[in-house]
Parts: sequence; structure tokens; C-alpha cells
Amino acid sequence: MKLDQYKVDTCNQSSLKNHQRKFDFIAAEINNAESILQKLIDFQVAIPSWALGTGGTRFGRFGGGGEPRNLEEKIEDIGLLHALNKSSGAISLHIPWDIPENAAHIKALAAQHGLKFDAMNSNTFQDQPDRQYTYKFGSMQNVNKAIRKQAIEHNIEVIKYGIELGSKSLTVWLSDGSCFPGQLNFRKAFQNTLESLREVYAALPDNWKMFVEYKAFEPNFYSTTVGDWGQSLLYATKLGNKAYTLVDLGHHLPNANIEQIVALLLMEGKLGGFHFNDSKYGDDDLTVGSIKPYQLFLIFNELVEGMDAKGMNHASDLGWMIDASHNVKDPLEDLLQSVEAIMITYAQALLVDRKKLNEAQNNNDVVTAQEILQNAFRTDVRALAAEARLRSGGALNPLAVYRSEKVRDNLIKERGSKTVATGL
Ligand code: LRH
Ligand code: MN
Repeated sequence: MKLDQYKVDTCNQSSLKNHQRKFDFIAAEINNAESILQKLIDFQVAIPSWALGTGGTRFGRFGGGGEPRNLEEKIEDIGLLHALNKSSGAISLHIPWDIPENAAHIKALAAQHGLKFDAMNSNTFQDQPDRQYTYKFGSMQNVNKAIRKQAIEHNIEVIKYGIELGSKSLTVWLSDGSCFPGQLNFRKAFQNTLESLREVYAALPDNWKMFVEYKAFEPNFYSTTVGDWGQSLLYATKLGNKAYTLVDLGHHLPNANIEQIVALLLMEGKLGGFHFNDSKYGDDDLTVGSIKPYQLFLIFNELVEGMDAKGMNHASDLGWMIDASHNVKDPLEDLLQSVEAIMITYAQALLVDRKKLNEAQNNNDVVTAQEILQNAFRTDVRALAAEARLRSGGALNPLAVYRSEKVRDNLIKERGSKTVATGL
């Protein structure tokens, strides 16, 4: 379903006056409204191609209908999100769930929707029907060299697809690990994995990056061979300058201080990017900012501080991606809420008075330091995010337009109520 610009403009008309009042208020309250607006306009979040359907869990899947049946329809859905919020201008593909059979056609179709290709994702956590070897006991860690070779070749194939599409990075998430003590020699598993990643690293074009994504547990429940930020940093450091760590917010043990991890990885110049989502217990892949919005703010606070300390370009120097799966929400509404949460939280972090915070920290004035952070977090910046959308030709209220245009009903009419998208 294509959303015509005039539909967005018409919807905006009805709430323009109310928006203008709110925007004038916040713009008068802060001294850097214009620079924040430009940063919000430049900030694009990549949408995962594997999160446009209803994934479900092992206990059940409750499809909502109208799900994309192929990559073309996935690009159309992400194009619709981007038409609404002008902040979803990239796709992160997962292979083989979304193989671009005709890369030139797919690239052109994406360009028509104003979309670029962000990090490519390989998949050695499932066995493919035509596979020669199984990944039951792991892929790159596997004691069997032929199985490691199969995983290496798959990742190199994924890089080739990415080059055709104009992507500039590969995310490697390895489900490898063990479920029981004694099952695995941790040292050999690490060395096999490093040796395998080295072969993939050697196949990277000069201007590409490799993101090594860590995860504490699942699908292995005793050890994971890239199990935390320290292990991911070890791999990325041993691999070379094109290798970085990738922080998926749901991949930490309970109560991990993710903002401190982010600060240190940035300091080391080894933070490659994010998989944004939220969680209360495990890798729940819930809507960004829906469970722990203050943690998300503290993470963005460290991102702004750390990126400015290194003179990094906020919009282009890190990989901003969502990684989610949907069970009870409309996938597109869930993604609209996630992008909104990211933009609002980024704007709040840009409000933090860094000079005053630095002074408070140097004076061990703990109370003032908290006041400075919470003042920014308690500032309603929604009108700033809306103004950035308006200036980019987007909707003041994307969800309202999505509903008033009955997008899901139209998708069900077009595609049927039983279609199932590839992915999670
Ligand atoms: C693993 C993960 C990884 C993807 C997958 C879809 O939990 O976060 O990033 O490959 O989800
Ligand atoms: Mn992830």
C-alpha cells in the first residue's frame, strides 16, 4: 500500500495549530531547538526485514493478517513507515529469510521509497533445507572444520548480496554455545570462532564494517560463545579495525549496566551499533522504551557524551537498527512506536547541559548531577520530534495517520488474512 503525500499533509492540517503551540513552547524553553531539530532530521533508524510479521513464540503465533509475502512487499511496508515518520530510511536484511533474487531491482525499489540498506545479517542459527551439515552443535565454534567452513562461506555469500545492494556492514550473531557443563571446551570454541571470523573478515571490502553481536543466553542455556560485551570486544579487537561490537539491548543478564558498557565501548572506538528493543526478563524483543525508558535515556546520554568526546557524526558513525518481534501488536504500529521512542530519547539526551553536568561530577555534587539528567528526561520533547517530521514531509502523528488511513485493513484486502512473513 502506497501512502500518498497529500494524505499525510491533510491529516497534519487538523493538528497543526495545536502542534505549533506546543512547539513554540518547547522552542522557547530550550536554547538549542534548531540544532536538535537538524540532528533529529538527519537521524535514521534501520528497520529489520525480519520484524514485519507476527513472530509468535514457541507457545503460539497469533497472526494479524496482511503480512508481507516477499521482499518487495517488505520494502513497501518499510517505505510506508518512512513516509509517516521520515526516520526509517534504511532496511537491515536477514539472509536467507530475505534473499534479494534480483538485487538491482530490489535496490531500485528501495530507492523509490527513499530507503538504503543498512547492515546485512547472516544466519547460522538454523539449518537450511539444502544444507550439507547441521549447526546443531554450533557453526563457527564447531569441532568439525567442514561445518565451520559452511558457516564461513554463508557469511561471505551474505557480504556479496550486501555489496550488490550498497550495504556497508555485516552483523554476525552466533547462537553457538552449550547447554550443559562439559559439553564444550570454551578455549577451543573461542579459537575456532575467531579463526572462522578471521576468514569472513578477510572477505570484507575495505570500506565495510563487521559487527560482532553478543548475547548472554538462548538458544543455548549454559554458555554462549559470544556471550557478553567483553567476549565480543575480545573478538573485535583481535580481528582488526573493521570489526566492532554490536549492542542488542535485550542480550544482557538482568540489571546489567548497559549505559556503562556503551560508554566504555565508545571510549575504545569499538562500538559499532545497536539493536534497539526493550525487555523485562530475557530477549523479549519488545517495543523500544516500553519497559525501561529511563535506561534508554541513560544509554543515549552516554552515546551523546561519548560521540561528542570523539567528534563522531551522530547520524552516520554508528549503526542504528531496531531488532524486534511482535506477538500482540500490529508489527507496523509497534515499529512506529519504537522509532518514536528512539527519537524522543535522543532529543532528551541532546538537552542535557554537559557543562553543568561535568561541573557537578567534578564537585561530587551527586544531587545536582541527577537533577541535570532527570530535568532533561522529564522534559516533554514530543513537539520537537513532531516538528522534525513535519519539516521532513512526515506526519505530525504517524500512528493516527496509520489508523485513519486504515492501513492494516487495506493490507489484509491486498494480501489476505493468512499471509505469514519470513523472519521472527
Ligand atoms: C538474536 C538476534 C540477532 C538476529 C536475530 C533475529 O537474538 O538478536 O540479532 O539475528 O535476533
Ligand atoms: Mn539482535
